[in-house]
Amino acid sequence: MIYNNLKKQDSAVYKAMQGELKRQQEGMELIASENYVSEAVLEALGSVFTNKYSEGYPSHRYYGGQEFTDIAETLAIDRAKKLFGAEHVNVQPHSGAPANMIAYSAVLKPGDTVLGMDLSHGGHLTHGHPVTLSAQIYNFIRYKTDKSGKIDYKELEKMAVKHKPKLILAGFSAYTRQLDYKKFQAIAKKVGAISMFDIAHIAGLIAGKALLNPVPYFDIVTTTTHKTLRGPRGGMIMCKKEFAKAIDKSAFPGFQGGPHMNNVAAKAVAFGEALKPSFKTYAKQILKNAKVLETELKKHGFKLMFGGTDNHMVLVDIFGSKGVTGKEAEEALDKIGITLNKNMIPDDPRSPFDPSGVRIGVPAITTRGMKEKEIRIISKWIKDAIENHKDEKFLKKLHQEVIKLCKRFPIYKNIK
Ligand code: DSN
Repeated sequence: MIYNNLKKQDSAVYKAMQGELKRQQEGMELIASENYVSEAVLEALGSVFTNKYSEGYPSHRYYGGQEFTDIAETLAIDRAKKLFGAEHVNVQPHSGAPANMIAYSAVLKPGDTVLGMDLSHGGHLTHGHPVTLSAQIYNFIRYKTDKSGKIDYKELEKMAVKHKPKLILAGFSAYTRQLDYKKFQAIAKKVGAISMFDIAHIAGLIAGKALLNPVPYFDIVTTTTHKTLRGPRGGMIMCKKEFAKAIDKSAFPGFQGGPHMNNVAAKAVAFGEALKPSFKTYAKQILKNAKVLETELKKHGFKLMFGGTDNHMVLVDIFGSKGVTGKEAEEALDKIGITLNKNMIPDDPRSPFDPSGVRIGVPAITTRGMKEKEIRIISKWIKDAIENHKDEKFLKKLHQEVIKLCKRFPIYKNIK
């Protein structure tokens, strides 16, 4: 893709875009929720579909001129159904937070009780954190992990019996362990609750068959499409047939207006990629890389929360391991071109602005083709940068090494 028009017309935006391109090409992206989409996905995102209003659903739209938007949306739905074995799919949610709000309002009334996972234990803001709108509308009660680092299913069951929630919500943004779908489903069934799973982080691992598919077990499954699934920034909801009408009505006209059809088309392209055998290889390699990261970081004296990982990321107690705060670690690593995020650890005594932990994920570097050998090198760099976080000269030298490795695994060679 050569952005000649943009370059001529708006050099300010063009320059910023070029800066971001270089940052992505030369930087080591370890934010667990980020990835690099293909150039085909980028083309769909930048397409004429952005011009079209398409309120409604394929064959049932409010405006004319929908013959091609219907093709794109139907392709996205059919491919998602095939990937996840879902009975019903809505590909219109603009992103993960709206997808969750749409799902809540499809099945809940204001004041209804929901059990969701605590943010500092690996849950997500939109799962009932007090600062969110959903927590003002619904009565969220939050469950936690136990001392061993696993979800405490016994406690979850007790809470479910006590609070009789209308909805029990699974899903996480920093929890690194495999959820026991059957146990979770049995608890929901016991108290007559609707079960929902937000798979945003692990959707690509499920699509690539590296993790067990939860879609048959849960009434509603929400996701983003841009993390391990490696599609455009966006959301999606899958559900059992009995919830289909309520979900669709809640998305439109309930919550959103016209879908972003360029985005829906790009979802179709990404799902097409995820259906290919190479995506299975990718998903498996993510798990292998994350395991090596776990082993190496432990070897370097880091304490991993939840005892390790079953997915694409680790949550590290940096402060407890090295006496360096999450913020200090994030800043030191930024200086050597390694991007990750500071993160709360369970019941973190520190503030969210300078917590005890960092979250490290491998989906983006796995897309670049990095494997076990590179993960070992990167783990050592993380240790060295954190242990020498005040030594600017040392960090500068290390930064050159990071750039060199990134250049050996290039991305977006055709973009100028
Ligand atoms: N911001 C995403 C993450 O990093 O997990 C989800 O909200």
